[in-house]
Amino acid sequence: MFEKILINQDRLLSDIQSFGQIGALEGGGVARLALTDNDRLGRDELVRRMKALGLRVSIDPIGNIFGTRAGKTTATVMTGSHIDTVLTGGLYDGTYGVLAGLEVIAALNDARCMTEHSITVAAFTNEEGSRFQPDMLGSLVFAGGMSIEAARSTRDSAGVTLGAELDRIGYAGTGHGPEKIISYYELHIEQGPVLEDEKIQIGVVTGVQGISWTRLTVTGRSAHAGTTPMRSRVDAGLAAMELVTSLSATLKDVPDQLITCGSFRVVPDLVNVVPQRCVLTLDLRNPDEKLLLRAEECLSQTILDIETTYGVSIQTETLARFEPVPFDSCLIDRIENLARDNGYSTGRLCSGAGHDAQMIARLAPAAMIFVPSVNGLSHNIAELTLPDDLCRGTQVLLDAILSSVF
Ligand code: HGY
Ligand code: MN
Ligand code: MN
Repeated sequence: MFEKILINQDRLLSDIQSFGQIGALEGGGVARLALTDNDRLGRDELVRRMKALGLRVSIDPIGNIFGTRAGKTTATVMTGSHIDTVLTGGLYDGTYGVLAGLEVIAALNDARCMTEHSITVAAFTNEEGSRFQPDMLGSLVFAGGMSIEAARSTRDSAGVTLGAELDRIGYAGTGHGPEKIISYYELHIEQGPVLEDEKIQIGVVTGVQGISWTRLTVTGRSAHAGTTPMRSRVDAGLAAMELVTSLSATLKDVPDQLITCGSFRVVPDLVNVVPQRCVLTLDLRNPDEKLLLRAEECLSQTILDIETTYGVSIQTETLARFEPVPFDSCLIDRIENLARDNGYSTGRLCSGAGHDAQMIARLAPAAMIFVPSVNGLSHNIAELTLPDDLCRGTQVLLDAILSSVF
């Protein structure tokens, strides 16, 4: 066996910092919403860095970017994540996994290491799902879970289609990702408090919890705020607020149940007009599919109750629905052992966030490596993972890929 190959820590850390300048926000953090000009700038820089490492770059019809280092065979070990961010994004969510993949390539190049199998680093389109739904859209299309036509026709809140934006930024490709994937490893920040609270250096991810996203349109009747008695209002805003608080109260004691109303818009949104309409989103998550189904039933019942109480009508649209996904047990064990071989502490956990790995798991054995998030914060410009943790995660990723490419 050859001498252990180590990552170049300084190169990794400076690559992450410099990439974070793309779409940088005034007060810190990053905003590279999917298929915006900032996302295009990030994509252009990623392609440039892939080519500088001698990777063969291929872009598929949904804009997924694949950089491949040829091995003796075309069978491929793949790693990657996403470079699109939410509007209050940090430097690490998604981007860390992609740039760590490039560091793995650079370290293998430095070591002049020829591998049996090929290695691909991927950046998947629209993982966040903030602008276009569902989330993990690019990897879902790559895994055959959504047609390219359906994906291209999804619309953002301004009614712009994903396809038009993909064409506009020039990333509707004709290429394709690897056909024979041996295994997929994704390195990602935890984005929650578990590893930090339990002082664990490497999170060995057992799977991803179930996700249920719904958009609700509550329709009432606009009226004068000063002349309309409460008893004769059909107030879409008040109805929507009670729907959220009532459902939250119903679900409060359900084990591991999460409920988030992230978007809440009233129309006409004026101080002296009883809201005519309210469009809101509900994000329900649970690692247990049966409990998630029960939460969805509670939502349906709450909708009926609110319609009766307020006289409003409520339409729903499913934006995303993914069952919990278990990762590959052999890869999980391997990551755990490799991390321990490096002397790192490890702990197993289920991912609270959705990830591209849950889609690639439809094609090949997949697993994830987590590193701690300071204060458990993410989707927040204060998102931070300490340099030593960034380096530990990347070393484990390198070791995991090396364990699969011969
Ligand atoms: O919402 C999620 O879990 C991920 O950030 N797309
Ligand atoms: Mn992410
Ligand atoms: Mn995210």
